[in-house]
Amino acid sequence: MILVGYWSSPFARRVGVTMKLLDIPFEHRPWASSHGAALRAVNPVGRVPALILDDGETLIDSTMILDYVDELAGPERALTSPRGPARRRVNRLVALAVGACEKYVAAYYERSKRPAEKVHQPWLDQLEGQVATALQALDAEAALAAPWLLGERVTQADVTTACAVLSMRYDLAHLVPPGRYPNLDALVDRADALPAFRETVPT
Ligand SMILES: N[C@@H](CCC(=O)N[C@@H](CS)C(=O)NCC(=O)O)C(=O)O
Repeated sequence: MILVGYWSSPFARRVGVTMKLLDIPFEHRPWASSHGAALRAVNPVGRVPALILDDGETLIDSTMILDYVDELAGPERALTSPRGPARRRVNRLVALAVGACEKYVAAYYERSKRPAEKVHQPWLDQLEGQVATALQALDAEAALAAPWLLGERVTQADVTTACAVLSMRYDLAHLVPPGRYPNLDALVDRADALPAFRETVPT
């Protein structure tokens, strides 16, 4: 299988980290949207990640890809429980982390893609405010981590949360200054020490 998407993308990285945690081998193509036509030939939306399966079928969108990866791993090893309250708890935290990611990526584009005089500050403030309240909610959850968000096993909630915060530290560090989310920082640093994270450091 070929995973398309550079590790600076929290969406691509959460797929790569998950596949490594589950020992699912893949070839990596560190592409970004700047790969233009080549990327659109793989994903017509022009976004990363995409996962090209051995028979040529291509999966797009990290959530859909992770659904397949969990299916490959089987219900015992999947990073999202297959059903019931455990599944709902993981999905709620993943939705918080993905939501924070979507808002920070939108803020990042507002800052980096527009000429300075065309940045609409009220919109930027709203996006960054949404990131802040989502991170506060995750920080409160991380205060109960033992040692991971849902207990002794790493779940997709930990992987997605850590990928989100690590990308923010790199792209928009003012959103996650040291000490503002202390429980989240401890969780993210714990995740970042795992080999799956060490092997997917953005270049
Ligand atoms: N919902 C998508 C979001 C993917 C996404 O936004 N990827 C960004 C990189 S972080 C991208 O490729 N952006 C290029 C663009 O939107 O033009 C997913 O979960 O895969």
